[in-house]
Amino acid sequence: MLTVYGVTRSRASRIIWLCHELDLPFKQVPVIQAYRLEDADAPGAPLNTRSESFLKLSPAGAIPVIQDGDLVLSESLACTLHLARRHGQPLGPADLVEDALMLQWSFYAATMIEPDALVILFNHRNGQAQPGAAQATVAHAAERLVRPLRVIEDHLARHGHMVGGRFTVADLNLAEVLRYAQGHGELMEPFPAVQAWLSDCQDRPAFRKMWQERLAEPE
Ligand SMILES: N[C@@H](CCC(=O)N[C@@H](CS)C(=O)NCC(=O)O)C(=O)O
Repeated sequence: MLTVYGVTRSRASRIIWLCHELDLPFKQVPVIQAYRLEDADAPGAPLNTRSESFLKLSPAGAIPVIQDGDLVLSESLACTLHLARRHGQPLGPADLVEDALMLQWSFYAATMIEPDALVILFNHRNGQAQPGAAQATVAHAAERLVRPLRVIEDHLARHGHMVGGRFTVADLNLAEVLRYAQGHGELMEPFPAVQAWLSDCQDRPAFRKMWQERLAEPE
């Protein structure tokens, strides 16, 4: 059986959402981020990203990691792409062209969107930048996100989805990354196609199931 290492309040959410989409049974080992613990190295500390046994699986000390048969794989987007490919359509690619496009949009999400979207997530609460230096940091991140959001808006307005005119792993990967910037209303407001698509993605039963599980975990 597939094993997913990582709490749901982490990028493991991407893999868990996909598993629910695919009705794929999996075992979850709730490895937690070391930075969320008071003393990650204390005897009796929960299994975390600095635990020796976990570092054997992930020398980078990062969740999520999956074990699928003999394959141990890290990098959340590589994990979702692998599982979607393995389980095929409709979430996975129908052919090499779709496969290439799914990779393209996943790399676009990871490189052109995620770093700035994370800045917004960590410095922006309840629709407001946190006071002080965070305001300038959030403003710069939002400014840098306008261009990729225009690209996605234009693509979605013409095609409805990222690849193949249907919901696929490319939508899932991008939606999970864009979620980090979603709370910034002023940034998202000029992009109605992105907002409608994101809301459809998050209305899917598999997303909702993952989200309930995530909320049930301690903050
Ligand atoms: N690019 C990696 C990033 C992995 C990552 O940074 N994970 C965070 C949690 S979402 C983590 O494990 N941090 C561990 C720590 O800082 O202790 C991916 O997409 O999987």
